[in-house]
Amino acid sequence: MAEKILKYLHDNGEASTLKLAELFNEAHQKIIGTLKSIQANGDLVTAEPVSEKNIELTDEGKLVAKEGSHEANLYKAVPESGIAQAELMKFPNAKVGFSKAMSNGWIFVDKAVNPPLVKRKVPNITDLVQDHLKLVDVGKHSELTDKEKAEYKKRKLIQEAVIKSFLLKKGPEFNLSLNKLETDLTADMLTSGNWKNLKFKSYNFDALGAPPTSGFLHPLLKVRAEFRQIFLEMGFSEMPTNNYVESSFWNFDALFQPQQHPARDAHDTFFVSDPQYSNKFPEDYLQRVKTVHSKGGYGSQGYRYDWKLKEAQKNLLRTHTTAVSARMLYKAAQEKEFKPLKLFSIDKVFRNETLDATHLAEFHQVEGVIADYGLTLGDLIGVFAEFFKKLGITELEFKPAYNPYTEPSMEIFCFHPGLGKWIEIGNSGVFRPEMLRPMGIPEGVTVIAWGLSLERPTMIKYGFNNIRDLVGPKVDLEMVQKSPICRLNK
Ligand code: FB9
Repeated sequence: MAEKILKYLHDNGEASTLKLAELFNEAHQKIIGTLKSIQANGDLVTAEPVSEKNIELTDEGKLVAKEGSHEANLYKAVPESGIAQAELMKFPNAKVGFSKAMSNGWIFVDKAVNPPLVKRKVPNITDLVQDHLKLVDVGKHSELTDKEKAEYKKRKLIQEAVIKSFLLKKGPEFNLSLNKLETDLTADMLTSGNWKNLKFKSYNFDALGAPPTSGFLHPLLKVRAEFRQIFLEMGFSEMPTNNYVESSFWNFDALFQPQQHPARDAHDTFFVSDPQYSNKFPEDYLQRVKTVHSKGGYGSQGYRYDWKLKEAQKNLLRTHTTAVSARMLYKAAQEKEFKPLKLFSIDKVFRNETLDATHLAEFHQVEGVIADYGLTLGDLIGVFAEFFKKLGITELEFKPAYNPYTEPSMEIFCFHPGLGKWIEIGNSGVFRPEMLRPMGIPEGVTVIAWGLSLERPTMIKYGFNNIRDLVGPKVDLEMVQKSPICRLNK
């Protein structure tokens, strides 16, 4: 029986146990028992419980299905010559049988004789009740009319019941036979040679991995991992960005950003009140920075203002990771011999700006920096073109821009096929000599750099229109769990 069920499933894909009982002309309980034996051999089938209203025979109905209806049996008990009603009533279920046989027109009472005799009115009959109840017994109650079912229910020959059955489908370990499929090839099987006698479950290469129960990466961190991988593939090393608090000196002065620049006031920058000031700077370098701001140098006329140490000492939340780039370039310039650098950073920066659907007071800046002899704007374009190509972006345009610390500077745009429009994707430039020379970066060495954010590409990639759906206290954690794997160039 098990093989018959498995064969049926193989040919038809699924089957109800009720259907199988009808098909194999077996009691439903026998099918259920066979199902249990199949399940004991592994996940050959899946069994989805199904509760459905069914009609079944009562005990009396089973008797009638087996031995005929009371009215048919009473008709058969009436001899050709007739029988006294009192005699006839001694038969089992005679009362019901007599009444039904009379209403069916099968018998009549001949009162012309004394005593009156019960006689047959028709030469033969068809016991429809028995035929109908046999249909009900094999699950074919749908062949009865509602009126017939109501009649038999009234006579307590049938009753409604909730039949618990199962919908069977092929399981992950489906097989046409009950021979348990081995899932592991063990050392014992190999040494004993017993593997030759065993059946092995075939690999299901389409099987999905078990969904992780925890440890989901936020989309931002998925994109960060992809960006980090791209930089590492391109030979860049990551900068140490583990200091959100920075001095104005490294965040602005070292980058030749004048102390009166609007970006340096409290409307654009978060200043730290405690500790409010830094006081440890490389003294000789600080003097060179002060000079290049106030008097110029290295061919530059400077900004010609009274540069204030107190302003440079103010602590703040860094407004860009270029502050870290400055620290790294200064550190490299202190080495005896300058070695070319390829550095990157991806970390939080903070700006006291107007918030909107795509801008918060903090975001992740992505920055790439290359320092080497004789680098040109062409090298810069080539490098970030390669970087963006790995994001699937190939159609780039550039617009002249201004940054206090780079000259020339360019805004970078791309035509985004998904959005069907040109979008700004970053900013770039060549660090000015007024920034590099005070550090001690040798003549002939140029430093090129570009930057973008993490949030914008993530919003586009994952289809977010409002940044508050991506980051912040209102984020739906289920979004994090359900966010798909990040493939930036797909
Ligand atoms: O990321 C930005 N846009 C972007 C980037 C990638 C992207 O990928 C999609 C798959 C296609 C899509 C969009 N932008 C830079 C441009 C705009 O979003 C802009 O509105 C917001 N900008 C931020 C600053 O806003 C206050 C993004 C952020 C930004 C801008 C400039 C830099 C870094 C981040 C820089 C720099 C720099 C320049 C020279 C030298 C060193 C660093």
